[in-house]
Amino acid sequence: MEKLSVSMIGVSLDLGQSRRGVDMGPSAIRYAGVVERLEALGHQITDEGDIHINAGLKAEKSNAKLKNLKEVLETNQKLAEKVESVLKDDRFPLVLGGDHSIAIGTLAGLSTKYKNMGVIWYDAHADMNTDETSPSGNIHGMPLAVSIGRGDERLVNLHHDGQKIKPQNIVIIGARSIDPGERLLIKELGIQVYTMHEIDKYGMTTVMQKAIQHFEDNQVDGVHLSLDLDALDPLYTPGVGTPVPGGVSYRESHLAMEILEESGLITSAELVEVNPILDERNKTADVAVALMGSLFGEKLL
Ligand code: Z70
Ligand code: MN
Ligand code: MN
Ligand code: MN
Repeated sequence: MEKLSVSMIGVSLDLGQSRRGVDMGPSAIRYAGVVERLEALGHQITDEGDIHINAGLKAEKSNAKLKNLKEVLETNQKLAEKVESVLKDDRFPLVLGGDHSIAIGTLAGLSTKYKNMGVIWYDAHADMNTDETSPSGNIHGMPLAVSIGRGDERLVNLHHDGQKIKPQNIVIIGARSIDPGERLLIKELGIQVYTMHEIDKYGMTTVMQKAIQHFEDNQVDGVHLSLDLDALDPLYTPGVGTPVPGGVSYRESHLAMEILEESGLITSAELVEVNPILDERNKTADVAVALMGSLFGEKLL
């Protein structure tokens, strides 16, 4: 692949969900050697440091349907502005979370440049709840719904008003924990979802080829990879807040990244939900960095 100028942005936010520790994700991923790994492939990396989170260890008691809304909004607003400025410098944004609520800011920033962007949502979950359907009130279960314009208007209108991505440009891969309200929204909008059923039945190669074909059919102007490490089986990535058994394997995930790299479509990426407190010797961050190696062009031979 061409050599990229990458801007890495850390977002040490853990208030989009209920278990502390995922705020240390950016440090764990840096410690696992992400900069060295990508530089070895000839890319130029600038570490932009972390977005400042304006909250203590635990935010104030807030709306049970939208936990820590204020802090999540403030952080995502800063992130959206940062992503927008990185894009204005013609650089590739690589965002390190943090919990998955940060995708609200990433996608808001990306949407200032990409008007027909494809999104790969690699996740055990669909993250398509709204404040009305969420069983938890955790905003990390809502970013996809928010980004297509569903849910609380303060989240939906972050950075600029309304929908940031088109529902027909979303491809969810690895899902195996879907809530009733999410299922309804997926059916209503015809969102493309490859659950573990399709991955097992057709294989990862076919699934990724279908995803890429779909993006080409839709003539997307960029593709964002939102990689939630809980998509993988907890055997490989135990350091996540919501481990769900029966996940994507290490090998399948490398293959998925390699196929994406070969497609030449990826224009931005984010790594989320790495929780060092729940991890085993930084195993999850190591896997995240290894997968970035494949996404950015590492070859066996
Ligand atoms: C559940 C909810 C979720 C990530 C867990 C879980 C959502 N659907 N997302 N881990 N990344 O609470 O909305
Ligand atoms: Mn997620
Ligand atoms: Mn998840
Ligand atoms: Mn199609």
